[in-house]
Amino acid sequence: MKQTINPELDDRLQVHPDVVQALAEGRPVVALESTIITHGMPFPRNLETALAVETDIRTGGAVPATIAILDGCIRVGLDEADLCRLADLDAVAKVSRADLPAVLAAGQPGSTTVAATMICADLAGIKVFATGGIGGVHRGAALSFDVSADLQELARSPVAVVCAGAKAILDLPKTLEVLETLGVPVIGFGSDAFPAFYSRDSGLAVPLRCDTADQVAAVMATKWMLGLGGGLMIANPIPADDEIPADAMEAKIGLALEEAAAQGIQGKAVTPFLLGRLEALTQGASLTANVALVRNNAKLAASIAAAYSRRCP
Ligand code: PSU
Ligand code: MN
Repeated sequence: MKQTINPELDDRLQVHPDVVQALAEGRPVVALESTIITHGMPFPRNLETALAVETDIRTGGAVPATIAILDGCIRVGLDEADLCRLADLDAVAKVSRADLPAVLAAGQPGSTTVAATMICADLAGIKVFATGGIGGVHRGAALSFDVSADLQELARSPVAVVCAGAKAILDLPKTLEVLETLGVPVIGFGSDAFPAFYSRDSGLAVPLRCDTADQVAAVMATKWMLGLGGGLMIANPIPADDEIPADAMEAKIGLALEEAAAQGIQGKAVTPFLLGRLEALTQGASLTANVALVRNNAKLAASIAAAYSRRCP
């Protein structure tokens, strides 16, 4: 763990003993977010997936650290009982950078988005984080100004985020433009195409490419050696057997977006609403694909964390 000189932070940041030990010994650790558990998938698939992802990371030789706000603390590394509790909670706040202080101060339960998970992973000294898809620039953002705080966070917190691209419900070209403006390396893993979450190819080129975990670890180490700070996005396409072709998905996304507009869904509620509607519109196929891609990202994150800890123990 990072050494803090702030005893109050030590009280508020509870890192699981397995995670503390792994970090102290320079062994690989992979952070995981919790909004995908509370707002991204329905119970009990959320819990099954959270547990499966942790097992995938252990099998890959790393220690999983799911992050959430529980009992007035930032918890880095949850045990099974905590995961069960979180997965079944009725009222849990979706916590991004802006919400973190208020939710923590109030002692409310909170699940961390990509942005908040990056902040907490960095506080604990974790360099690699696996998720499904990051938030980005929403379609219609020219009018709504809806741009996920995940993008700014990728520019700020020094954590490598392994994902299947940005969610297909977003405006992917604008998302890539903003990442470029913010100076965030976007690395296609084994691919020249920027993935579109449910499908392997968005039709957009990915700016950078690596083919091995060690190449990714080298880019991470070099970025931070240069003092550039901030994060990296590792865009890992969904396995071919699990993908839903982009054109099949696009029609459903159009319908879900129309419903969101008709019902006046705004702000933080947009992403959970769209994911829920897509699950219904695809008869569950979008959820099956989501589970597959998160697990695929967890496996890659474990090998990147291992490669990074060999380089920078
Ligand atoms: N990826 C998923 N499911 C999710 C999310 C990502 O497969 O539920 C969550 C992440 O926590 C991400 C958040 O940070 O959605 C983005 O929300 P918003 O667009 O409101 O910033
Ligand atoms: Mn938003």
